[in-house]
Amino acid sequence: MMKPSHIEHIGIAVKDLKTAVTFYEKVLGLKCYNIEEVPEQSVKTAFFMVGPTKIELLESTDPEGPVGKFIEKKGEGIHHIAFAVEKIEEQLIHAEQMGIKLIDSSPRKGAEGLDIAFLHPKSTNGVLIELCEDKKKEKISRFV
Ligand code: CMX
Repeated sequence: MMKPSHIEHIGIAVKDLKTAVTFYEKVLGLKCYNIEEVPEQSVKTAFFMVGPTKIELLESTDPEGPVGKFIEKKGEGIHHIAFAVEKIEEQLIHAEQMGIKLIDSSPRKGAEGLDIAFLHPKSTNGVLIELCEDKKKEKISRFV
């Protein structure tokens, strides 16, 4: 079983990153600690820490990309939930064996250098679920 350790992040689709960052900083009082473009996903992202969980704001850089299409169809809002897991490759095999439709059958690199893979929302009660693993952290903690 996957047994995620925590919600790694919640992805929120926004039309304009700058305006959204202002809300999270000025109203919620969070600090944006990283802005990063992920060309493979056609997004520009902004990150905030809230306890052990991050908020990832996602602005599309391509109307045909996943977030561009999502905003066109559903408007701004929660786009995905990401769970921190270990041994992500094994978790994908397990999910597939349980009859879950995978978007990624093997992990790819996402923002912040994490290994990520998505499960299809049609198999997960309409919520796009991301599994992610920080393999760098694992390596560092082994030497501490
Ligand atoms: N949450 C829930 N449902 C979603 C969704 C989302 N984020 N995105 C699309 N859907 C729904 C669509 O509304 C559609 O539902 P209906 O058939 O009921 O209308 C269904 O999923 C399938 O849509 P589709 O037209 O077949 O597929 P799309 O081309 O819209 O792609 C998806 C959907 C999930 C496969 C695609 O967005 C994807 O591969 N996502 C994974 C990658 C990603 O989202 N990257 C951005 C984030 C990157 C990051 O975090 O760094």
